[in-house]
Amino acid sequence: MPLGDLAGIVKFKENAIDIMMENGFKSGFVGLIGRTNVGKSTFINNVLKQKVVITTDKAQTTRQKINCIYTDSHAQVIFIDAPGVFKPQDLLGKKLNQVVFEVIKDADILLAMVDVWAGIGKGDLFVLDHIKDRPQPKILLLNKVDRVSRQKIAHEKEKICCKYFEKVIPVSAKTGYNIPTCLKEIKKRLSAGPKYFDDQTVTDQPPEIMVADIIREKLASRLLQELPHSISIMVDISPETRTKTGERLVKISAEVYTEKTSQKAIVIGKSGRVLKEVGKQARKELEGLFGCKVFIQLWVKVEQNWTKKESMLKKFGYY
Ligand SMILES: Nc1nc2c(ncn2[C@@H]2O[C@H](COP(=O)(O)OP(=O)(O)OP(=O)(O)O)[C@@H](O)[C@H]2O)c(=O)[nH]1
Ligand SMILES: [Mg+2]
Repeated sequence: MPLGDLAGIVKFKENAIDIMMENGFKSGFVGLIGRTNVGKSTFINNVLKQKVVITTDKAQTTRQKINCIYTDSHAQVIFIDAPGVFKPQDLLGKKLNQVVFEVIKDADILLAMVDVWAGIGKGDLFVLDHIKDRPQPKILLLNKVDRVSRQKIAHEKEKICCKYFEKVIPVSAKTGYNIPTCLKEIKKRLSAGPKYFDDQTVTDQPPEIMVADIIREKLASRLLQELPHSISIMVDISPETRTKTGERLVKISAEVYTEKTSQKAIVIGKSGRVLKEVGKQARKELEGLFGCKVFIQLWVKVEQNWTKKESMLKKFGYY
C-alpha cells in the first residue's frame, strides 16, 4: 500500500475516534455462521438493500470472509459473510470450514442462522454446538420463514437448545421479514467504537474477487449440484480505456478453472452456448457495478484436482 494511503487511513481513524467520543457511536464485527445454503449471503444483501455478495442454491457459494458494512448515524455494523459449514470432501472444503472457525473466534457478535424450511439437521446442530460456549453475544436466526407454517417453525425450534442464544428471531432473508428487528438487536449489543469505513463503503472486497464471484454465480446457476464446487475463477482487470465512441470501458479477462476435461466441456456448453450466456449476464451486472461499458473475455482451463492441492488453493487465494 502506498505510504500516502496509509497516512490517510491513520488520519481517518483518528477522526473516527473523535466521532465516537462525541456521539457515543457504536461499531463492531458480526459473524454470520451456519450450514451452507441457509441464506447468510441473502440476509446480508437484504440488510444492505443492494447486492454485495453472491448467492446461489448450490453448496459453499461463499468462499472467503467478506466484510459487508452497514452504517447509519448511530452505528456501523460490519457483517462478516463466511463460507457455510459443509462436510468437507476435499482440501478446499476443509479450508472453507477453517475460515468459519476463524470467524467464530474473532467476531464481536455471532449471528447463527438455520433454515427452517429445509429443517434442522445434523449439520446445523454441529455448527450450533461449536458456538454455544463462545463468550460473545449470540443471536439465532430461523431463516426462510416465508416458506413454512408457524407450526413448522415451532417444530424446528424445538430441535435447538435455544438457551445459549440471547435472542431467537424468525426471519426471511428473501422478503426482509424481521430484518429491522435483527438490526435493532445487533445494535443493542455493540460496544462504543469507531467508524472503520466511510458512509458509502459497503464492502472491502477487491474488485477482482467481486468480478470473479459474479461470474461464478452466473455459471453456478447453469451447472448441476456438485460442479460449481470444482470451479475457481481468476480475474484480470485492465486499466480503464475508452470505446471508439469515447465511452468509458473496462476490459476483463477471466480464467475459469475446472478440475477435469469433461467439466471443461460442460462449462463451455454446446457451441459455446453456456459460456456465451454467462459472459452476457455477468457483463450486464458488471456494467451496473462499474457504471461504464464492460468487455469480458472468458477462458476455460483444466487444473487437475485443484480442490485437493494446497499450491492451487494458494494460487486461487483460498489461503
Ligand atoms: N424462500 C427463501 N429462500 C431463501 C431465503 N434466504 C435465502 N434463500 C435462498 O437460499 C439459497 C441459498 O442462499 P445463500 O444466501 O446463497 O446461502 P448461504 O448461507 O450464503 O450459502 P453458502 O454461501 O453456501 O454458505 C438461495 O437460493 C437463496 O435465494 C429466504 O428467506 N427464503
Ligand atoms: Mg454465502
